[in-house]
Amino acid sequence: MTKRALITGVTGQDGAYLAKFLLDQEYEVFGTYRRSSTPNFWRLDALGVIDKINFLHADLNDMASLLEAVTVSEPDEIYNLGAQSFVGASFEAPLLTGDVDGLGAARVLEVVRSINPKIRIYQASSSEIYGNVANVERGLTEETPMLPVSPYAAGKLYAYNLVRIYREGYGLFAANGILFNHESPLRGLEFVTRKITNAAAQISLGLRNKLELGNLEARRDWGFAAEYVQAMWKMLQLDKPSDYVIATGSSYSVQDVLVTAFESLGIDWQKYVTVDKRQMRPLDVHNLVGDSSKAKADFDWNPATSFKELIESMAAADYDRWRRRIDGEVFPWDAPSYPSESVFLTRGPQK
Ligand code: NAP
Ligand code: F7E
Repeated sequence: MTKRALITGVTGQDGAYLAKFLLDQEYEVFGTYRRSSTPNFWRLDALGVIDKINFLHADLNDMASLLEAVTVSEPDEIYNLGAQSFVGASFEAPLLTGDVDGLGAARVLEVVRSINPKIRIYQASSSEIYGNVANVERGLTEETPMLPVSPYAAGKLYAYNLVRIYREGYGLFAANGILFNHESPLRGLEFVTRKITNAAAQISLGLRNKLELGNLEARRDWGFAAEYVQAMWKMLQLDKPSDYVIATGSSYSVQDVLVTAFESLGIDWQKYVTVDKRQMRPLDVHNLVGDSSKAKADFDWNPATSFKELIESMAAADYDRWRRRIDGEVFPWDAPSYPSESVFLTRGPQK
């Protein structure tokens, strides 16, 4: 029988890759979207899946909309990817972030518990929940104590704990994926990798001449998003639910991203980059390295794309976009479109 999956945050980077992956596995895919005055389906358009997803309006702040989405979609699996996902912005909007990222997960768990406790739940947890722990170089595991240093991470830690509590207390099949940073050409422009690759592409084509960044010394364990969404799915196919670190095991600095991106396009970053204090956070995580041995042992997950390949592919994709734009080509994000009307669902069970 065809399996059905509901993805919150389907319009985001991971939502788009996961939707494509699940469609390739012959799932029927339902995705929640937020109402906005400008369509935001460009990633799904870019991956060629925009008209293959059943869209439901839902907001993680709005319990009634989640109830409706789960009732209508009748999923076997829910992937809770929706979030205010930008750590920097969480310092400016701590209440909203806690509501969406923390209480939002609680609402999803409660809806599942009351409608159908057999639904399997993936919760998008994050390496940010560790904060600045000691001995990072040995690799952070599922057993490492967590000490968040941002409102984003605090909200995600609340959600992480709730998933464990609902799993142990109510027997739900709920799993936390503690994913370390993962990037792609579909990454949002506010995140540092894409901010850098996009600027490097523009600079190399003479479209701009400066880039302002914050903390160049911060180090992260950066992997490729399309590989990470496969781990999400694998976690929900196991006999027993658990929590898993998903990471490459190596960390690189923001400056390493700069050097790699700019060199790949034949430019010297030092001529263009300045440090802007406004890009700094009140608190920042200094370094993150994950150890995903448990994921390897339990479902044979391994990252394949190296840091260099990842950043170079992002820089090449941004260069290609800008080059083609100069040549007059129109892109999904330039001329945003809606999916066809038939894929928007409203009320009543749809089979
Ligand atoms: P993203 O590109 O920022 O996507 C976030 C998604 O959440 C978007 O579809 C957004 O919708 C949706 N959303 C925001 N507020 C919402 C609300 N109130 N109700 C429902 N949906 C809402 O993030 P991502 O990189 O794909 O990350 C996916 C998830 O993994 C997030 O939970 C993130 O916190 C977590 N995570 C990401 C990473 C990473 O490195 N990428 C690592 C660890 C964990 P709009 O399109 O309408 O804004
Ligand atoms: O910052 C530093 C910044 O915003 C990375 C999210 O997907 O991964 C992501 O969170 C580092 C930080 O990602 C700029 O201070 C310097 O130290 O790209 P980022 P993040 O904060 O690591 C985790 C795992 C998630 O869960 C999140 O959802 O880069 N940095 N200069 C900068 N960062 C940004 N954004 N912009 C700068 O100009």
